[in-house]
Amino acid sequence: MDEAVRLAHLDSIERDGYTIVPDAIDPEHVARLLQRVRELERETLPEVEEGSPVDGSSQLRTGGLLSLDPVFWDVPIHQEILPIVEGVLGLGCLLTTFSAIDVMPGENRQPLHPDDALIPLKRPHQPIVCTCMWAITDFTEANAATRLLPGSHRLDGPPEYEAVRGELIPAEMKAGSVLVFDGSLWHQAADNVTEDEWRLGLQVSYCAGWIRPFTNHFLSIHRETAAKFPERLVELVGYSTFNGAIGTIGTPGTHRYANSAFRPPASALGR
Ligand SMILES: O=C(O)CCC(=O)C(=O)O
Repeated sequence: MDEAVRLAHLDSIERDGYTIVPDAIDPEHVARLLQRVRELERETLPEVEEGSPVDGSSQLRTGGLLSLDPVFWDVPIHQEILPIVEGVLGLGCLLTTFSAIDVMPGENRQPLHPDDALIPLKRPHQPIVCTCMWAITDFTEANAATRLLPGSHRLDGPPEYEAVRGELIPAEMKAGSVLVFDGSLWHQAADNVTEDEWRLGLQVSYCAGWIRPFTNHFLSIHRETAAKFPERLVELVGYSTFNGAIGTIGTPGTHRYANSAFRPPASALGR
């Protein structure tokens, strides 16, 4: 990605809380992802008992994508998108969640929320989560493009929904484009009011390397599978250290800490 373009996207994220990267993904790649997610939905979606609480939900989520098919391995490390995320969170960032979200016609609206809602830090704070929504189909206002409250990553608490609902904007974009937003931005999944148009997005969310990812990748992905990943993906799922020390492997037995290679680097200690 061109450096001037990357910096312009980072400026937009800092100012508005989000940016859209148009035509970031090759159409053939998008078509492969669309086909595979729809196959997985057919293969893995459990039957819904009539009258059960989830009956009528218009949102299908497919998790565990990295274990399900290598076709998804290139997604979190995409060269048009990851450099923007690294600019927001730093090079030591980690993957925190990755799933497909297919929105069928029907009601699906979520409460406004930020993706870093569970992190108990005083707001506003530096970016600690960065979410990318890959448009695998076109995203339109009618088919449930994600609703965003621009600038809300700088708020010190939850906005009053009725007061801001007129300011929400749909993240409309063509298939192959990617919405990238600061995890502090308030947003919501919307209703799909089309007759028969499904909206498919890949939600790829990252966190700073010094907080705990939402997904425990070590227990979710077999080591044999992770061993086959591209190197950058191996790092992103946690087989890496932050600042040279956070995330090291405990060595059994006694060792001399003072001279140990596990000691945090002086730069991390501020001296
Ligand atoms: O699917 C969407 O448009 C947004 C989903 C979302 O914000 C979430 O699940 O946290």
